[in-house]
Amino acid sequence: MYSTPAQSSSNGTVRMSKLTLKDINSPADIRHCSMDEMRDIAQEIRHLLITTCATNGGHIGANLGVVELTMAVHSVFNTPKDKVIFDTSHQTYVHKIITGRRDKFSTLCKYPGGLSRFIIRGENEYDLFSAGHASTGLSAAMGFAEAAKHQKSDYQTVCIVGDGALSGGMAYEALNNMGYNQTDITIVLNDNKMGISHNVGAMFEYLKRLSDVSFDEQGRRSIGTIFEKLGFKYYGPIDGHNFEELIHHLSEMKHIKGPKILHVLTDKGHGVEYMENDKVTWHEHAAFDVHSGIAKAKLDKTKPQHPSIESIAVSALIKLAEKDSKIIGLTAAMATGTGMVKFGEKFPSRFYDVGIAEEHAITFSAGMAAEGMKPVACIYSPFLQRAFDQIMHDVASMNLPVRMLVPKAALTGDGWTQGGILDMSYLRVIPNVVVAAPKDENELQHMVKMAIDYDQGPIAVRYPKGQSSGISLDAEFKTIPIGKAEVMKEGKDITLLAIGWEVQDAMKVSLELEKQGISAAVINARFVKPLDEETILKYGQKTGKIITMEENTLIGGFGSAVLECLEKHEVRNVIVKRIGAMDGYIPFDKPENIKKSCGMAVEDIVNTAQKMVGK
Ligand SMILES: Cc1ncc(C[n+]2csc(CCOP(=O)(O)OP(=O)(O)O)c2C)c(N)n1
Repeated sequence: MYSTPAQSSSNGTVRMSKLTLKDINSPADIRHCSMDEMRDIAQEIRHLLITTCATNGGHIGANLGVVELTMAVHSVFNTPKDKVIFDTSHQTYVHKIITGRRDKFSTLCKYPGGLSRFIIRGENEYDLFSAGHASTGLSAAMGFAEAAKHQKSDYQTVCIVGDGALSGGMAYEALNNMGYNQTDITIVLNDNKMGISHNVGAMFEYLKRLSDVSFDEQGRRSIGTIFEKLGFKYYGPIDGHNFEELIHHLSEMKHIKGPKILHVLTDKGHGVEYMENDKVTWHEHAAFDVHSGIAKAKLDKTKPQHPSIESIAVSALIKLAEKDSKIIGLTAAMATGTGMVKFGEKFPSRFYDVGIAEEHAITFSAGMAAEGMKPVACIYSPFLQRAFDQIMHDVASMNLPVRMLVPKAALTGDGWTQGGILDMSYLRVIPNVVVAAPKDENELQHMVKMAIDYDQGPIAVRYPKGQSSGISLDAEFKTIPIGKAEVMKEGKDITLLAIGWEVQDAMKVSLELEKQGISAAVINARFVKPLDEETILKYGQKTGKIITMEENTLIGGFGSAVLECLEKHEVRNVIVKRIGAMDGYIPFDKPENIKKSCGMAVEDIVNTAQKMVGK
């Protein structure tokens, strides 16, 4: 056995063996580490992050940037008694590793039962507030801090928030309120100059200027900060990879009452050159080869590589924008994910990345539409729900032709914050909004054209995200009449009335049924609003049985719209069975497993149809 030199720990005691990551079972163990041990453990954590994400995928870049900062917070504050709230919470892998989940970390993003990529309240005692959507952390943390005051608890509250999250309006609502209330809170502003994409906005420019500011001989900054003017004590900016600086400042701040901000500069992807050099790609990444940094899926030559669904929508938009200078593209901090980055490259002066500001994106679009421009806001389904009131109050009330392209409208495997199964419900309750969903990527491009042509009011086209199936795309745009369904297949025993990508499953179901002598009509509904009532009533009467199929919650979605249509027309002799997502938060699981659990798998629907037909 090697003998290990004596180690002097941070609390002054002398130990004979050096602490390593395997000794860190809770943050209390970090509090016994010397600075050298912390630095070495940080490297072990980086190694664990890289090897795990290389296999399982995950937010590798974001987490490599917060290793020291997370360790420092847990070492200075007395967690779990002191409360640490993470904004968005995609940057909590280090937190998970050092709060008792090191050995389970290999299960990150693994189904079923693996560790979540985000904070799920109660996953363990250190996980206090679920998140996945950005800019909520400050408000939530204020709640914890004010609760301590009311309940006379003596815990401290810390919020770790990114500079990207400061592009979201809610962050300012919280700062405004905390500054006024003089809430006792420590905010750690993790400034890496990045959201997922490069950060944009005046606040971002301001933070950059703060990083360049000079200090006088007493160590005072030459300018006051916006935070100080709002009533906060401001510290920094400091090097977020330097334990001494982090621990020194946090320890000092811990003893100061009121709202305070530590501005910390970090590097996304810290320690891995190819990640530091391409931060956008590495914010989050699928499984990859550690040495080359190439995605494993790309190395697998047996898998076909097709363009993404979202890129097909954006290519169609670009084609249209080439001929129409009134088309303006918008994204809310998701230029890469939505594919709109290509639009921005092609038309830099007609493209706005508004930051994590979905509400603003929609009302900003409304203003432009009011003046005759053709704004196209491309926002993921789970994030567009933030702008519910803006769609209702600022767009639909005036029938303004704001076009919304809504990717990621699907059951996804990355947890309930990221999947988009509410949009058909929340959009269709708003008056005047056209809500459409194509059956495949070819129809998607035609629907993009349809959305641009439609100038009578707001219109949303929702679709999933990810690799397309590779079907051939029509060279010319086709006209899709608003509110008109498409009969895919005639049948007399039952009608499969599907919307969106579910139409593809409906075709599979009908083929299976055919083998059993059941003749199923298949209708591609195309629109949740306005519904093609004529076609629905016709096929309802013809077959007497309808199965509706949608990748949306059953509450208030497409199937509900069909039931409402039958009720409105006083149709009493048609049996309807709705297939769709359950009323609940989507579990962290493979989409096919989730579908199965909701009775949405092809074989489940075949069984349902058999029972309804009585064969
Ligand atoms: C409402 C909302 N819109 C968009 C996103 C997608 N998103 C996830 S992380 C992120 C960037 C966050 O940047 P920052 O807060 O600086 O964290 P970093 O990854 O840089 O540490 C974005 C835009 C989201 N989570 N929530």
